[in-house]
Order: sequence, then structure tokens, then C-alpha cells
Amino acid sequence: MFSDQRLAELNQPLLAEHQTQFQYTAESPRLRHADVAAVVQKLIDFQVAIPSWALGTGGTRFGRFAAGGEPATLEDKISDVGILQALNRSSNSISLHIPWDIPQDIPGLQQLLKEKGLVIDSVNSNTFQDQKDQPQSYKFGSLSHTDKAVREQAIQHNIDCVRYGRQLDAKTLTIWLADGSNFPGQSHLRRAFLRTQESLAAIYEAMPSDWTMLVEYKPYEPNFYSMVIPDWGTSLALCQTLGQQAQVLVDLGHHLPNTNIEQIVGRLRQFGRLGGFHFNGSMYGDDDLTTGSIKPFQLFLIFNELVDAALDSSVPAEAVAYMIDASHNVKDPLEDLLQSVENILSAYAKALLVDREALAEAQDTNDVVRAEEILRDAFLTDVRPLVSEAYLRAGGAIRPLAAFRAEGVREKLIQQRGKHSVSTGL
Ligand code: LRH
Ligand code: MN
Repeated sequence: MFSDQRLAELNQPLLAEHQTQFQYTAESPRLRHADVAAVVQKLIDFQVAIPSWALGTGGTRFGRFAAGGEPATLEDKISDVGILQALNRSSNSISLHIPWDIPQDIPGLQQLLKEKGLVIDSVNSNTFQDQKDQPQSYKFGSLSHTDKAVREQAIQHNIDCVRYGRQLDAKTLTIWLADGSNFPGQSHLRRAFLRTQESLAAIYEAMPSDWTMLVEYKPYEPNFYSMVIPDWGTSLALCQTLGQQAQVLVDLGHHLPNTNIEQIVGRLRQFGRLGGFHFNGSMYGDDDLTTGSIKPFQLFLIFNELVDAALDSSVPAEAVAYMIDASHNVKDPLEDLLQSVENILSAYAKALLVDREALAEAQDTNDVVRAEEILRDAFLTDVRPLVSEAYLRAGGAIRPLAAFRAEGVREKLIQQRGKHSVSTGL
């Protein structure tokens, strides 16, 4: 859909205005302290993984409203991510979810991924649903289940996920457990943790030495009294006992209201255990809305911690996996993902524009107002010209969302796949 020539045609009418805005921003006196060219290069190098399970319309228990033209196969999901990558050149990988995306035609998939310039970043296991003809039920948990047979089934499923991932050159296993309880007394809270620890160790043992295990925490849902891995501290404790290849996964929607997530990020970076993010937006709970759509300042503060830690040689260097995990109820899934990637890049750009020297001086002299103003200055900078410049230099569209609409992508997908094609996922 978006050949280089077509992208050039779509960019042409926007070029002059973009160059004026980019120049104005790059030469702004407010950015005298910043290396704008370096910021643009960092934006070009920054890639966000797209969740295979968010390419169709999500839903809630109250309803689901199909978008039409949804990708019903892994091949179609890869080509949809290919559209995003062609437009913003910032979405070069896909996270898979098993069994929704069990790869069949490996050579065909490898060829398609190559054609689209994509890789598989992470494989997510699923022991929160029972599959048809599954011998053991996960109703009362999986890796923490009181019944050894259920735990072994869940362990084997995770080992199978690694096997599928290796076929497509993935190097990361993401584990989120729905395990927990709904009523006091239902579960022995300490023993449930110990069984989980033992099960994770068995999976860790079976994982290749160049793989990473991401342990995702969540305070509630689908259990509403206790979750076996409810918070970053529990995930960190598990990772520290498992080994260096185990890291904490921070899903932005998995925090109780008013949690200072940026401080958690700073801590995990300090401890060398921040494995990655599931980016999304939320107002109340695990709402899985567009990233940065509800709390853009918090997203900026999270990137502020990441940029600060990356500049601090005393903090261990780390390969952090940047992934989206969202679910679309009322927006076109691909438009929502283009918005999320843009909001993530914007938060990163603003964090890169913070005058760190001035901030450190203000912090060391307890000049509270000055410190706050330095951060706000960066946050209030219109970085859209910088993000567009990164898209353009990387061969993408100056305005990906506008190009997506101008090309009538959804209409074309509906023509190809029909109005009722359904994508596997949540
Ligand atoms: C759980 C979660 C987890 C995924 C699922 C799709 O809420 O965030 O990361 O497996 O969503
Ligand atoms: Mn998640």
C-alpha cells in the first residue's frame, strides 16, 4: 500500500510547511542546550513492538464492535504491522500471543517478515484461558495451582511458547499470570507464591541462555482479592531468585490509582531489572487505551527517568523492550496504534530535550520551582516537527495517520477481508 514512491507523493504537499516548522523548532532559543540532530537520530533508532492481539477490535464483557477487514491469520497480522512500519518506520517488531498466533508455515512467515522489514520481539504465553480439549483447567490458576498436573501443563505450555518463538528467531518469553483469588481464605498466599516460584524456575531452566523471561505483574483482574504477582516488588523478587535472564515487565495499566510509576521505573533501572514495557493509557484500571491519551505528563516522566538513567554510567546498561499492549473498542485498531507510537516518540523526544545540567543544579540547590520549570519547559515543547522529521528521514510519512486515512486503508482491508473477518485476541 505504501511504496516509497507513494509515500513521496503523500509527503510532497506537506514538505515545505514541515521544513519551516522543523527549522523553527530546531533553532528555538529554548532548545539552545539541546543537540536536536542527536534527538532526531534517537527517535529514528527508537522502535516500538506492536501486539498481534491488538490488530483487531478488542471488546469488553459488555460488547465488541468489529472494525471490519480485521486480520484473521498471523500472515495478515504481519502485513498489517507492515503498514504501520511503512508509515512511521518506528514499529519494526511484533509481539505474538500463543495459542492465538501459533506459527504454521515457518518459511513463509520468515519470508513475509523479511519483506516487511519486521522481526518477532516477544512471545506471550497464555495460561489464563482454557483451550478446547485441554486436559487440565486453569480456573483456579496455572503456575501457582495446588494440583501438580495443572502446574506441569502450564510449564509445558511456556516451554512450547519458547519453541514456537525460536522458529521465528524471537528471544523473549513474556509471562503474565491471572493466578490469584477472589475471596479471603480461598488461597494460601505464601504457598501460592512458592509454587509459582518453583514453576517459573522450571521454565527458566528450559529457556535458551540467550533468551529473556519478562515477568509481568498486575494488582487485580481477573482475580479481585489477590493476584500471585500483584506488584513490581513481587516480580523483582522472583526475577532475582530466577537469574540474570529474568526481568520485570511494567504494564502501565497494571498499577493502582495514583501510583508513581516513573519512580518504579527509576528503581528497576537502578537495580538492572527493567526488562520492558507494555505501553497503554488508563484512567481507572487496566483500561488498555491509547498510550499517552489520558496521562501524557506521566508518560513523559517515565521517559525522563529512562533518559536520565541511560546518561548515568553507574546504572547498568539494559536492553529494555518497548511494546504496546492495548485493546481497541471504538477506534480503528491501526489508527490507534499509529497514535500510540506517536505519543511514545513524543514523550521520548520531550525527555531528550530536558536541560539535565540545569536540572541537576536546581535539584542539588533545592530550587524546587526552577527544577519543576525545567521539566515543564521540555514537556510543553511542541516536538511534533522533530517526530515528523524522524519519520521522514527514516523513509516514512511526515503525517502517518493522515496518510493512512488519505489512502483509505481500512476500506481496502474490508474489500480484501470482508466486514466480518475476526482477529484472534482479546
Ligand atoms: C494482562 C495483559 C497481558 C497480556 C494480556 C493481553 O492484562 O496485560 O500482558 O497477556 O493483557
Ligand atoms: Mn500487558
